[in-house]
Amino acid sequence: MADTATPPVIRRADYAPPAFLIDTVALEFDLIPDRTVVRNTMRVRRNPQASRAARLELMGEQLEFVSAAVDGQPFAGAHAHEHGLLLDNVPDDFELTLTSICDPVANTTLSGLYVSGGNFFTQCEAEGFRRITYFLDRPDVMATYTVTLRASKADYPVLLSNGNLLEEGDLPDGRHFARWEDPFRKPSYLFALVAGKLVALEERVKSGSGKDKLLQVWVEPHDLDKTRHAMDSLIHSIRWDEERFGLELDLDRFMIVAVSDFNMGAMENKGLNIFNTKYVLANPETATDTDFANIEAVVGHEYFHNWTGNRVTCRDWFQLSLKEGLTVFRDQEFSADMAGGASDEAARATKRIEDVRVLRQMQFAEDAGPMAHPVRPESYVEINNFYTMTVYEKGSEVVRMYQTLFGRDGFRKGMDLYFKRHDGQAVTCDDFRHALADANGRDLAQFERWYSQAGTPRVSVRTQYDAAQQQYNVTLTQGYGEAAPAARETQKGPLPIPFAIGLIGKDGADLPLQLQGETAASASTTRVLEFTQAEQTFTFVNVAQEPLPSLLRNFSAPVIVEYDYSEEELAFLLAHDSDPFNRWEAGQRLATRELLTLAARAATGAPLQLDDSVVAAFARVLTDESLSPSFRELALMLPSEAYLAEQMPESNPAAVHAARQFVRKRLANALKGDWLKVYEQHRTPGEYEATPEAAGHRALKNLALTYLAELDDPAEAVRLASAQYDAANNMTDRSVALAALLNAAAANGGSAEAQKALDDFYQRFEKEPLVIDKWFALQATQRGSAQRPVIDVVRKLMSHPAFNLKNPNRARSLIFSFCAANPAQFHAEDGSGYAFWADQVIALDAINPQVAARLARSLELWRRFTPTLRDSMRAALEKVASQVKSRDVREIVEKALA
Ligand code: B3K
Ligand code: ZN
Repeated sequence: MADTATPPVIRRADYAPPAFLIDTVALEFDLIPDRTVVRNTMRVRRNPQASRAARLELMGEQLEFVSAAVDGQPFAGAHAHEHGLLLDNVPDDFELTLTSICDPVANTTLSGLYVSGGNFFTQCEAEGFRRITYFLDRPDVMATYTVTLRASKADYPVLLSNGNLLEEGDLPDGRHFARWEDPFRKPSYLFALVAGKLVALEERVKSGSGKDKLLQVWVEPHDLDKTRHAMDSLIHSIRWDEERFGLELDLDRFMIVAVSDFNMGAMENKGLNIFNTKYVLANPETATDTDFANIEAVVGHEYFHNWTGNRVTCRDWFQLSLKEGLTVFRDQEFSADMAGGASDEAARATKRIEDVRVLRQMQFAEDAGPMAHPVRPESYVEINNFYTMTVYEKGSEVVRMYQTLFGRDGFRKGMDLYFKRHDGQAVTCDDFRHALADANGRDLAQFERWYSQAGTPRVSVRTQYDAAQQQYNVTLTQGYGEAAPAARETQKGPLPIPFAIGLIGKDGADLPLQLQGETAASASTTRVLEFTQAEQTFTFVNVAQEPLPSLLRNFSAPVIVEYDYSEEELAFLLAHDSDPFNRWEAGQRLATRELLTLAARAATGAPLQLDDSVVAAFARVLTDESLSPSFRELALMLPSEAYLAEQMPESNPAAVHAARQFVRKRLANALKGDWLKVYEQHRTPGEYEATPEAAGHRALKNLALTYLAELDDPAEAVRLASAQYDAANNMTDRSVALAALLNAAAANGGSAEAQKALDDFYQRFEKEPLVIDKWFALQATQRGSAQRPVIDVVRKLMSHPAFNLKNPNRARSLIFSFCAANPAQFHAEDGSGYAFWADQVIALDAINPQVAARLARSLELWRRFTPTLRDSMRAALEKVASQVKSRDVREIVEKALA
């Protein structure tokens, strides 16, 4: 990567099929940490679908070229360069053998083949395979692979690769080998190998059609006691995909391997999923309820890729959402089914609320900034920068809309047709949409806009009741508001929006729904309006009383709804809406409105006050025992500071923090008795249970504790938190107690107790890296005070012996937690947070560009902040732009500054 040359832009419009195809790949590895020799024998032929190229151009990076042979004869026409290998005058159909050397120990990028904890691992998506051998490293080149691994038997007793084990045995000089074969054609990004000292939890299961399957979860020996939950999650995933989609595991064995140095969550390599330890290892002492849920979701996600991604893959990287949006949708449905089955709507809603909260906080923000892009992007500089909230989460919402329109059965028909047509192929988002359309006899042409238009759509709603006619008109208007420039360019016309609606009567019950032109009311009291024009009016008839509309039930489309509810109406919806999602939504709207008003006052130094009616609405939820604990917890959690700051005309994190803290304190003091009662009622004594119900009790009880820690006199809360910390038999209770102590200490006191717990936590878990990550993160996200700004704590922790910038989890636990999850401290008026951010982006850029680029994104919304912050953010961005070398980071900061 040159310092000065602008990296090239890759465009979707430039797609051309590959000039050559590769049908088979035989890889041989002599695994030596600093000098691994790779011999790659491929069957290559010209692509009949492409124009004739003069030479074969293979990609390669950080490789030492050794030799080339064509049909067994040394080949002189091979020219290695910085980005690959050119082969002149090759035959039309031939065998190509290439030998090259790479250095896994020196590979700190964690892309390609690398060493972690003395073991070998690979990560090839998106373009890591070219760091292992020269190849046509693009997803539309699909081949079958055989892989032979050779290594020291003492140092690397376990040798794994994709597919089925053919043979293994000993070699001279203390070495041994294993030979693997993957019978399914796959793109190079799904290749994987693992070698090292690992042990496995094993299970044998029968698939739906009665075939035996071997399941393994491979970890370092001391982690074997933390694999049960991942294994159970895998078994549940296999069953679920059979039942819900009729999709069976196609290999005889399925392996999951955990590694502690990993750039993201996990990777769906065929038959050999490689996971960040964070998404595998769990037991009650080390993992929180959220960790348990995340492991289930990620194990499911990677397993589901076996069909959506691996059997049917992407033609090119612009189609990434084809596999990611669809697979996120599948994992969300899996988690909802695991929590509530197909019919427990309240339990399913909990999952839906959590997913929508993430979408709104992260994806909507992405859409509002310089990285805004459509679900199917038009261009990129570095593809790894496009594994985004838009491609994943908005992509999942687009898939969900098909299911909302066609129902589960119609959606299933579409999936069946998709696999029937495209199994074994590399295809596009259009192919998926066409399968859904054809299976349901529907024209989905307009739906293409969901893939090509960036920005968050806004739907404004006007309603009008005609008492004489007993008619209720709902007029919907769609647009994008003031979109970011990056989004505006892509916006061409109205979207098809499935808009779910209900009408609520004075008694709080749903009214029957009958649209004009229909002969009778429908059975369901929720209707999905098909809103396809810029403006459309839907007329409900036989509406006996003026209703209150419940809009966009279950968040039926990824849009912002604008409707002028009064405070009383929101309180009414919060108390009565039959749609649990919208019940939660009403509370969030109420809270957001109050908090934004207060933040605007805080920004001008005006005094703050909160109306009693808002406190009363919260009190009703807190004490309503007909609501599930997990729902109450979600409804009582205020919108995050980041989300609120993003809603202000000018983001002011300090004002948001002041406003939110004011409300938290007010709710804590006003409802102290109720919080204490809830705290007592929802304890979960006895042995830890990882069920959603038990987790719900813990969540509500722990929310009560965090509110109590806000009391003007926190002595009682400090006592409760210390006691909870000491008595905890699980990480959820222990970590929340520690966080409550840290925050109480910053605000009001109890710092001795906080320090004691912090020290205990470290000593107790010194040998558990994932828990030490929490120890760093809790300190990085704690509340600060004028006397003790958190930046000082963070800077000090950077030189803690346990800190290691090269380990992504550790870097995230301290640096990202501070820069992305502690806005009030990160955005300190003196710019100290930004200076720290710049130093860390620059340091990481030299080690691991992918991780550096993620961190670089923390400042992308800089233009939306108050003038002082904006200026110092720009200065920090400019400093980074002038010093970084990777195209990953350069793409991010150059777009931010443009
Ligand atoms: N497909 C991988 C992500 C690869 C990221 C490359 N930078 C994990 C997943 O989405 O399942
Ligand atoms: Zn994925």
